[in-house]
Amino acid sequence: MSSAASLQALIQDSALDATLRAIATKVSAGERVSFDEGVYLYEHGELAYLGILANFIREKKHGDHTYFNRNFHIEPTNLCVYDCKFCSYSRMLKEREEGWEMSVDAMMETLKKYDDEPVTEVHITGGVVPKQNLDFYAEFFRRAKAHRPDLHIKALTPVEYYYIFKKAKLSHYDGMKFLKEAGLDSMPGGGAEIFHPEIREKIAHDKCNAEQWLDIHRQAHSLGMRSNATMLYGHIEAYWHRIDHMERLRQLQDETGGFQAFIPLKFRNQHNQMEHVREVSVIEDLRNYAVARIYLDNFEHIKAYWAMISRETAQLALNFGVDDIDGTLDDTTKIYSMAGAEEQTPAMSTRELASLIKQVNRKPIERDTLYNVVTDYSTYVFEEEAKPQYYKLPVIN
Ligand code: V47
Ligand code: SF4
Repeated sequence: MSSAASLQALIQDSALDATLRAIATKVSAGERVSFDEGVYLYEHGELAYLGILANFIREKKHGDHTYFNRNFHIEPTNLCVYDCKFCSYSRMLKEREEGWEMSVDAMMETLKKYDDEPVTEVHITGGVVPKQNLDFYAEFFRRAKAHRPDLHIKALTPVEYYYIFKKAKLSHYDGMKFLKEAGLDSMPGGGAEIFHPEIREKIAHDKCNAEQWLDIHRQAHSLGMRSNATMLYGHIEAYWHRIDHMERLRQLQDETGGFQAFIPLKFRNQHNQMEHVREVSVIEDLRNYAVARIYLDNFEHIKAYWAMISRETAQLALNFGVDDIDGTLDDTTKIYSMAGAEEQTPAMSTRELASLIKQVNRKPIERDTLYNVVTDYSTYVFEEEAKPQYYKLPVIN
């Protein structure tokens, strides 16, 4: 049964709660779900119901296409002046001897290691330290572009930019413009966490707040740059905090259209100051992807970060609204491996990732940062490729 037929069957199911049927009818008509309806979905939408709605939207937007890109990461430092309670990465407080701060030369050395690799993007993010200031990054961006002009530089988040621009006494707009001229192409989605101050003050009290985070993305978009947005979920927040978070993003996206992907990040509880907080279940992960797909009607892509949720959950997520899997990771960020994500095999090859997608009957498409198709792997047959094992969601009625 097609995803549209599954949705129609749901709408006609008289045993289903009237509000959930009304929301399903809205989704079928391409109408926007309200704040209260978003909260209702989290509170009352069962996994199979949410999956049908999210999969309908996913297939309407992208069919079976499932995107990934070939990138590598550079982490300029693992020290940080901030004190986020969920952070397993910063070595500022303990284990300072394990801390590093790269020079521009060292970052160039890392970049050059990928000279003969068919990567299209470098993703740069880490902690915040005084030495890595505006001039430091401008110099690196200039040198990186001069060395490899085709490589897309996706770098830093408003957490770093807010700190750097404040020190340089520049407005958000002027700072972004300066760095764009130096070679910056786009921004990853980190640092968003949960925007609502009730939660943000408890888990990330001293870094940029919601308005500052959103304004830096606004200025980047006004300069023609694209960016992503994340949400760190599954800790001390309530469902309505998640909807509040997505509502702020949806409003900014209405204004600028500059966001490409939304990336829910599952809170992992190892080696940080929130070890006492239990992690949520895989079912909750899938429900969360689905609600994000339903709520963020103006976001083209919902991305799953496989290193954080396991390959199997990433495969399942492709039926719950996700159309993008990050990435072919040569060098999985230590932020995750330290927090309890996949530690055994943190890297996947293009072939493995494409097979993983094909195994669940989706079409692997290698993309560049701006979602231009690089290679369509759906017709490639890799040696010893596993046969599809999972099938699309059955209709529940
Ligand atoms: O902002 C930190 C998260 C983010 C933990 O834009 C944690 O393409 C879970 O934003 N448990 C940084 N998450 C990573 C990030 C990202 C990742 C992949 C792709 C893109 C993109 C962006 O990592 C931080 C924070 O929310 N994080 N600690 C933890 N214990
Ligand atoms: Fe610093 Fe980022 Fe860790 Fe917060 S999450 S302490 S800003 S590295």
